[in-house]
Amino acid sequence: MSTPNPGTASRNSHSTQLDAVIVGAGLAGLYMLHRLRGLGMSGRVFEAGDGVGGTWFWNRYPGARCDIESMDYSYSFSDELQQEWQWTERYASQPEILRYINHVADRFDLRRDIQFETRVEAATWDDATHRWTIRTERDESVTATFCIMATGCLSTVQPPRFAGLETFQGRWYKTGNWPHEGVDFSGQRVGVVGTGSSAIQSIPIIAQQAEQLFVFQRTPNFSVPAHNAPLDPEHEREVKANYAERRRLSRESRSGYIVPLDERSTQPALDFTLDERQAAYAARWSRGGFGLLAAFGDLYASKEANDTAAAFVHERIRETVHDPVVAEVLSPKDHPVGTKRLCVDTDYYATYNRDNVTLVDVRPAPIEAITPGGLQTSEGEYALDSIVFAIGFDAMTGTLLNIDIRGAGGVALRDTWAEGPRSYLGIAIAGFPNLFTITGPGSPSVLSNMIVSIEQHADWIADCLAWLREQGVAQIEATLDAQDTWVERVNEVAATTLYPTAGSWYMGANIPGKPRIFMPYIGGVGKYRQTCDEVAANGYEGFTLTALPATATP
Ligand code: N01
Repeated sequence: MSTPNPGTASRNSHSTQLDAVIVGAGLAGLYMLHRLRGLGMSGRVFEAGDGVGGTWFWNRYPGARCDIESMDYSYSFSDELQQEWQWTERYASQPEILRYINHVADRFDLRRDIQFETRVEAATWDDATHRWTIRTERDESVTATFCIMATGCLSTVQPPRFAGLETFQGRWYKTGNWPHEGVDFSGQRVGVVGTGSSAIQSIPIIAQQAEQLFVFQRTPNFSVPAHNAPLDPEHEREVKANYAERRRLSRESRSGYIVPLDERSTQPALDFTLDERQAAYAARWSRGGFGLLAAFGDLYASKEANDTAAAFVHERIRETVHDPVVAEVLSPKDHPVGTKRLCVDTDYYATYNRDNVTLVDVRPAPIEAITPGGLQTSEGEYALDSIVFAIGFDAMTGTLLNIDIRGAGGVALRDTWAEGPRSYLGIAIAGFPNLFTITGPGSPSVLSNMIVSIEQHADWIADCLAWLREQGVAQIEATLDAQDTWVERVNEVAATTLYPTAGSWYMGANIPGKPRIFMPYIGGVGKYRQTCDEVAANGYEGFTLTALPATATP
């Protein structure tokens, strides 16, 4: 058997043969590169932006902030890094996270293998040479034994498709691709379209700047308060003193972070009286964040139980928003709480008490067009100087399918996934040898603390590459059987929950024409890790392993 030819590439040459190409220099691409280096393998990262950071590079809208606490939303692979880096707030803001990612890139000297401002257009597997050819928009090509997609789950912004947008005389923005120099809305009439996480974070800040703000809401979302605050130094000391254990527990947990013991319960909601339930929800509401949904063990499984949590949030909205009609329109009724990503906010509902903020319900009176002077609904025109589109992403598959990926026999991923994504463990795809997807569909990904799942996948891939080299295996490919079994398992687990009942982006429901399939694996981060580890321990069970033919030269 021949080896996959590690370490033969010269690092900065464009026509060279590499061990691996990594697409994307976000949290996933950076750590993957670091791991490749550790194996002595040559790799190059292609990144469309002119800096590192991925989603944190592009999403610079006002109020952008992580909804996982900063002490947990950080790399765990270097103890020096996690001990030395100091977060300033309970939930880190986008600028701080971007500073952190830049620090990591510099600290581990990663930039020299990253080619910025280079979008990958195509990746083609060559059956004869057993290598990938990766072509960029600059019309340059490199070949690599492995192609690793670190393209992120929320990296393709849904484009605004409103008639007349090109006639608009004002300025318009997308939250997912915000101008780096920032935007000052002072004195302006601003419209925000959408009420998902991005909108819910940005609306309170824009409202403080703008003369008038109109929020165009089609579907309300549930939001819980963040109660963000400067990081408590005592908490930081405690976490840092026990970081290794905290990280271990996070890796073994359901969602990739630890819900404090006093916040989590496995008991059914309806085993308690109304007062007991209210007290349980209220305690979590006052602490802030996702804890609300850990109050009882069946909130994701039983609609009746979930309704009690939804009613609690509805009450909080009514309590906060002075105008009862506005409160009613803000109260989600179309999906169980948590089945669309729960939003975590600062003063979102209270913002509707401001005199300069108007909620426009575009469910009964849809947006018809953007006009030169503003936005037209079926009930009238709103004069606007700026429009912010916070309308989400073609999540999980959008970026992969924007690249023309062709596997064995020239088969296109776009065709293979025409009815929705199918993947083995969310990490490999039958028919696409030596291709890996970090946090791909079919893995916990967006239902977990992303950075924990990213590290797990990058570690698994790195260990796999090392093993292949040791064993003299040149080609690894998921079998169709293993993939089918895994997809079935992903669907089975999803079906035991309320998730598939919501028209969420997890289901692909936010993109016109996208197949409706529940994309993430919801069985839990810890269980998933165990499955992946078992697959590896069993000699990469579910994969076909092939030695390079003696005649082929890598
Ligand atoms: O996008 P979304 P997002 N006309 O898809 C509306 C993560 N994230 O960027 O539901 C009118 O959630 C759409 O309405 P509807 C997080 O995982 C995390 O806000 O389709 N409205 C919806 O209200 C999150 O879930 C953080 O009826 C239209 C909104 O636009 C994910 O990113 C922060 C419309 C889109 O909401 C995506 O969040 C930000 C139309 N034609 C994001 N098309 C944190 O870490 C769409 N909408 C906190």
